[in-house]
Amino acid sequence: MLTIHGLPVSVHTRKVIVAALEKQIAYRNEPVIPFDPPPGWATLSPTGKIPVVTEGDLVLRDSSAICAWLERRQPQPALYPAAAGPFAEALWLEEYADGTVFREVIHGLFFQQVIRPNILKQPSDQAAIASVLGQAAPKVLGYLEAQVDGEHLVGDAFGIADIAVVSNLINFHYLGHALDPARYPKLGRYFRQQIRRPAFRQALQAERPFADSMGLSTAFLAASDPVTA
Ligand SMILES: N[C@@H](CCC(=O)N[C@@H](CS)C(=O)NCC(=O)O)C(=O)O
Repeated sequence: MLTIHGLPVSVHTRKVIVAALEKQIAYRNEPVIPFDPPPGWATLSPTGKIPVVTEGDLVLRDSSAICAWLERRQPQPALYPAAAGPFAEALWLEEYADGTVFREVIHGLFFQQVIRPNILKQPSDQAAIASVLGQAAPKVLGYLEAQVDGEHLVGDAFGIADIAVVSNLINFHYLGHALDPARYPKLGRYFRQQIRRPAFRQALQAERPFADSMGLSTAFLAASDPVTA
């Protein structure tokens, strides 16, 4: 059985967990916290980041590399489009989510709202939070809003772009922020539909104790079940 190392409320760890759940690949989760890693972690994760996957002697790093490996390991159900154009579009949105959405919005908010007060024992920088919410978030969420055209982000099947984007949006909600329905009506509806998928439900249920212990906001989970939009 493979082991997914990483705190399950992490955007990139959840991405791998949901991909494994969609493919019904059995795994166990080792909830490694990057700020307080276990001995030997630097060998498993040269960047110090989560997630890492191990299976026997195999060690895999980076959520994108791991998800691509899962697809080769068990091709069905496919999480990547077969045709070249949609495949590239899915990889772009995966990269946009993992890089831009995470780095410019989620990471900054998480650092200020959770890491600084709870782990570093420093006050949150309210100006930094306001800057992310006022400048970076509208740009990124506006782009995502424009990408929603139907049930899934690429083509007519659920896939890696949906997993990567929705995983970021879950943490945006965990941090107590909402998608303004006037500005992001399609993205909000899309998000509420996606988190009802069995794989997201299962992942969210399993990570709930971590979310609760970290004081994250879970009100959106009750509000989105059943989908009312
Ligand atoms: N490109 C990496 C990014 C992983 C990443 O940024 N993970 C975050 C948690 S979601 C992390 O480990 N942060 C701690 C750190 O940067 O030290 C991937 O896709 O796995």
